[in-house]
Amino acid sequence: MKRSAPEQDINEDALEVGAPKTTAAGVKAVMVALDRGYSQAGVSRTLRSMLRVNQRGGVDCPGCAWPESITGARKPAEFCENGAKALAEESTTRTADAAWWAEHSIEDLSDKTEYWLGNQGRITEPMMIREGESHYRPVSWSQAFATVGEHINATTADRCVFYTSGRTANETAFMYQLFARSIGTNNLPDCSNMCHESSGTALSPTIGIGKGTVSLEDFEHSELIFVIGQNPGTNHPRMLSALADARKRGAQVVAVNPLPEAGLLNFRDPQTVDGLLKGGTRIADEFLQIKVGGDLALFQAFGHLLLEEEARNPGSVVDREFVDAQTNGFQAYAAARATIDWEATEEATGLSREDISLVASMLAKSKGTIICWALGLTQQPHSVDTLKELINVLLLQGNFGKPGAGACPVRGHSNVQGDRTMGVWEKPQEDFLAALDTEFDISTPREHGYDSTDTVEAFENDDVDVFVSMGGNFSLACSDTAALEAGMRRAGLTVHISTKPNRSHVVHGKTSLILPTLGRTDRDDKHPSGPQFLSVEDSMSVVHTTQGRLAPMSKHLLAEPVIVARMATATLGEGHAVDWRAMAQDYDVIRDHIAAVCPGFEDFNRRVRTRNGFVLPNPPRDTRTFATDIGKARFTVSPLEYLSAPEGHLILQTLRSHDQYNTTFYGLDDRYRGISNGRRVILVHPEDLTELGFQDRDLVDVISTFAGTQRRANRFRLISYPTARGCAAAYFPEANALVHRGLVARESNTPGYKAMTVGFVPHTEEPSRTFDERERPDRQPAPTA
Ligand SMILES: Nc1nc2c(c(=O)[nH]1)N[C@H]1C(S)=C(S)[C@@H](COP(=O)(O)OP(=O)(O)OC[C@H]3O[C@@H](n4cnc5c(=O)[nH]c(N)nc54)[C@H](O)[C@@H]3O)O[C@H]1N2
Ligand SMILES: Nc1nc2c(c(=O)[nH]1)N[C@H]1C(S)=C(S)[C@@H](COP(=O)(O)OP(=O)(O)OC[C@H]3O[C@@H](n4cnc5c(=O)[nH]c(N)nc54)[C@H](O)[C@@H]3O)O[C@H]1N2
Ligand SMILES: [Mo]
Repeated sequence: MKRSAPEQDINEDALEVGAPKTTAAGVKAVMVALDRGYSQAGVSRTLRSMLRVNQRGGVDCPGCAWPESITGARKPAEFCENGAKALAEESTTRTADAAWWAEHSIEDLSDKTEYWLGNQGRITEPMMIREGESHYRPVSWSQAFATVGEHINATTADRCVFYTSGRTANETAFMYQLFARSIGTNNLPDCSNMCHESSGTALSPTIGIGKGTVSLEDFEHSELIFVIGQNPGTNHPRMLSALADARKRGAQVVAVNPLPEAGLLNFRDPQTVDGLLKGGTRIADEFLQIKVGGDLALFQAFGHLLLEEEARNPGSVVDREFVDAQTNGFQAYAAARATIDWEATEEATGLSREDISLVASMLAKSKGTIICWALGLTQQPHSVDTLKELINVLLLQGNFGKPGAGACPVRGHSNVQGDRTMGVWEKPQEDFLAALDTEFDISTPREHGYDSTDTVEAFENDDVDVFVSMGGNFSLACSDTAALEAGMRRAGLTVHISTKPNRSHVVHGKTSLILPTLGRTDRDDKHPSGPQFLSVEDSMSVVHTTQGRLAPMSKHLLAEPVIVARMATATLGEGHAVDWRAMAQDYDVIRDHIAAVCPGFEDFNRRVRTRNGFVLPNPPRDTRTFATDIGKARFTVSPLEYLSAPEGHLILQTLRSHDQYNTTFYGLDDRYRGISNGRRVILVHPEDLTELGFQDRDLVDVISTFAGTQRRANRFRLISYPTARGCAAAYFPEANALVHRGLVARESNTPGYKAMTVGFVPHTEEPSRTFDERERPDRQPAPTA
């Protein structure tokens, strides 16, 4: 039965604000999960998908990259409220079919939000629009692929861009990068560029691997766990079970965040009877309500205090044996941390010396510390330095390669880590390219390509003729929305391999294709060799299978590997050195190629079929060794740096509500923060509101400033909220129009989504001014309407 989509779009005037919650999950989470499932997909599809999620041989939850246990038993229901919403979103029986596209012109769709677009349902057949047309219309698959081939062959490889969103499975990702490189480009931006790129950039030179060094079992042995710049109650809810279990065993948890997020405070485990019936488990023993951007200062202070304690009590804190044998640069680090400017540290962090010292003493006593972090640490100009400072503190106490210790970047999209392992990277390493060349007898390009931020710039400069998007929603995920969208509209061809309608389909190139694909939960059985499965790599480097079992909503959908193979054949011709067809027919063939090219994937086909899959090698974790260029881990020295806003301004961070998946909105209830029905809000501390001369619920226009230029986004409501002083928070993607594309993290080029300087003016009807034409001297100013 087709269930109907909401007819109404968001009405921001219906905004409701209640008190923020202090406990996450519980019975309510289960109720919401079931309700969303039933209303999208009905009872039977919902139960079938929920019971198979994250089970051995089942479907990997598309919600996040948090791992499942590989040693212990799995719970009968290994899902969380937001995982269930992700499943409901995908297994929906609503469809955006050809009749739907015929009903809605691009003009109609252009003022719709993602809430409305995404809720229309699954796309059922390939669609195309050409310059001058008002509607997408159906196109045959062969015509669609021929169009891709014609456009790519009519331009040069460096003007083609291949974006990947992190939901793409390993096998698809491998074929996709091979396709881009066979054409001759490394223009392979991915969502990782906007997400944990700063983590990889900080980890590779310091510990010799760009990934985390803990396993889920380490949570069972740790004495102290930090959760920094992360909102697990919403974005990684199953992580709360691991934290609650660790606390019950006696571990301590410290949360560092500008916001008192509910999931950091208390948790009722919806997967246990106690959790449902009894009171919650407290999560954080200590909560440091830090100012946005203050973490570098905090970890420099920790380093200072740990060294002070070591001087008082030699041998009590620093793991000398480890530091001497396995690291480099300790002397310079110790010298830099010998002194501290407490005034600057308190200014940077908004925390008192006492609070910082209290947590430092917990660190000093801990024999096994894990530091978890997510985007609160990766999307600021000094992010890479901040993360190197975290590594310094872990190195001091030898928190690598022993149970219960290590670095834990908590990844976002369910296979974002795997996509990078498969070579989706604009800066590939020589070893990887050489292995591809040998395996396929091709010559891949060596010149580095565009990352996501470079791609925004390339669109603005009219340097993109063909843009292919493997999943995702590029126009809303990136910075400088208005300028980017204008650029996307000028491109020759945009191709979106998607499951559901989104904004990037609406701001299409002169010609545009939407290629509808099977999702994670869909059965993929139209192959000569029978039903196929795919594989993913979780946040802790475990590679395992994922296989959907639900009947697809349309018989026209193609699997992602098949789409890549057919685009490649249409572009490169039947005689190309790579046997694309063989890979599309039998995914074991793809896996055999991966085994030959990617280190750690030897005997892939056999090992991935074992009960738990397999764990990729991780030198710091497995052998306490560091494969850096010097064969040792590195201490680093960074200057103190933090964000400060001029008088009358605040530092704005952007974040996710409890009811969205990145640019897709499941619903309009940010339940834990008490905000519902509206999304254009800015959370501000009550005293800052007063100082700025505004009141709770005032309607304002927001002006961001960067390098002497401004962006303006209109009609946001100020909400009095207990955030850290001097800081504000708004939802992603509504606030992306305010992010200048030049505001990025140094070295990683990740957008500064959590580092904007903003001011407010009372709302007027003055039009949004999202980018300044004076920045583009080569262009005529845009005509005013
Ligand atoms: N349900 C759901 N799950 C998801 C996603 C989703 O959208 N919905 N997205 C997935 C993806 S792709 C990703 S990358 C992850 C994202 O997971 P998170 O990183 O948890 O996502 P954000 O909502 O951006 O939350 C950032 C947190 O950092 C805090 N923060 C902001 N600035 C600072 C700072 O300067 N210092 C500190 N210490 N904290 C700061 C914010 O207050 C907020 O709590 O989640 C994944 N899982
Ligand atoms: N201001 C601000 N901006 C941010 C962030 C932030 O914190 N603040 N976070 C950044 C981060 S961490 C990320 S990861 C990016 C997210 O950027 P993206 O990954 O580009 O965006 P998503 O919203 O996850 O993509 C949603 C679309 O994916 C498609 N889709 C869903 N499932 C499938 C599937 O199985 N196959 C295919 N082919 N398509 C599918 C659907 O059509 C859906 O519309 O945004 C970044 N942007
Ligand atoms: Mo992400």
